[in-house]
Amino acid sequence: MPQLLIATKNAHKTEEIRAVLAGRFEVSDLCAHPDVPAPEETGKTFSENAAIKAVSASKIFEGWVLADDSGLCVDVLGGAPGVLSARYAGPLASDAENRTQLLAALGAFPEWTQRRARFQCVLVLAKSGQVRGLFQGAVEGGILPEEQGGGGFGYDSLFVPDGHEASFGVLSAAVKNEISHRARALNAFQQWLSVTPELE
Ligand code: ITT
Repeated sequence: MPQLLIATKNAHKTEEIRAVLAGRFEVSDLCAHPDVPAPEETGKTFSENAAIKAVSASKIFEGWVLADDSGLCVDVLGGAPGVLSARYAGPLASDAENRTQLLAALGAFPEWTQRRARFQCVLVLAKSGQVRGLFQGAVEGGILPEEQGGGGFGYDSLFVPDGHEASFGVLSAAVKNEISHRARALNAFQQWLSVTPELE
């Protein structure tokens, strides 16, 4: 099976990517490759940051690299937290602190219709320092007034995807891996693979 390095230190992302790509790739991440440093994410867009992470890792790792840059964009907040999703409450913020910050920012917007949001994900595939593909996915939904469920990570317990009655913190991993922004970007990657089998 071909190997694929996910240029992330976020074990939750790795777990979701591994589940979706099961049987196609042997997936590892930066936790298993301490020789591959994580670069500073200086981009202004998900695409820029995903490319920074993928290209940087692929200059050191001799194989295919896939990087994920993702986040939550809330309409009434002008798209925030966006690319700053991991650092919304500060550079070293925990997921819980970021969720608290989001609930505070939405305090003045109690109506469900005011709380429209989407998760976005950009995956960049790279090898030997070159970008070889870019794949995107998004899932629309709304932000709850309080946390619901303990599953998932990040903002999952606050986000109810359209067409469902519960947050990603309650919905099963199987459901999230069918409909999430990451699953959709991974589907685009797999479609590309079916016509460009160069990783085989
Ligand atoms: P790497 O850069 O090492 O990949 P990271 O977590 O810092 O890990 P990002 O810079 O892409 O990654 O930030 C993504 C943040 O967006 C993540 O920390 C969550 O706060 C949020 N996020 C992204 N996908 C999510 C998901 O599926 N569920 C919940 N929150 C998510």
